[in-house]
Amino acid sequence: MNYRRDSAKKNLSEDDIEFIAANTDFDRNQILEWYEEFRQKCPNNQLNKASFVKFYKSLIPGDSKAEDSFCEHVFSAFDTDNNGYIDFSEFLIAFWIRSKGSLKDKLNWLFDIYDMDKSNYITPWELSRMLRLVFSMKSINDDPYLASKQIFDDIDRSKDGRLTRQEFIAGCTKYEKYRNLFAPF
Ligand SMILES: [Ca+2]
Ligand SMILES: [Ca+2]
Repeated sequence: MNYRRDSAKKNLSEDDIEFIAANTDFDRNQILEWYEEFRQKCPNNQLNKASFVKFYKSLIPGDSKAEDSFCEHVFSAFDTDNNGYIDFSEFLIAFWIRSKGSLKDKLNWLFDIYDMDKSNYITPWELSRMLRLVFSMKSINDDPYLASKQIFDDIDRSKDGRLTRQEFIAGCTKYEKYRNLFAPF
């Protein structure tokens, strides 16, 4: 057994491993391997926003085009307890959802990116702010404000000018073009 695997075991509790295994399909060995990689990137076992953006972009080749400003919003979807840092469990579970979760889990995750102030609603302002970034990343020449208005017309079922998590998930399930637009990588 090599030294690094051994030291990884010391720092990652059995509870952590069980919790991650219950929420993903990673097995114990995969979790330990990821832990090694995570620790190398952040020796104090937590990622702040800046270190997250770097790490995230290095992990997903397709995301290298993602702009830092967009990844900063992705950060909030990983930081599930909202304490300003991403610990290993938060990281690995969100990463798994992002790549292998069900459509519903992925859309839930996406909602957290777009709900910038964590109010549990997406406002037209939040949507157009995010779309501005998305359009810039995808070199789309549309007006984010008008696009946001169109999207609200289509998926804001209650017509109260804000999207609940449910409306967002239902709308993105129905309209493939929107879910492809919202996840720009
Ligand atoms: Ca956190
Ligand atoms: Ca909000």
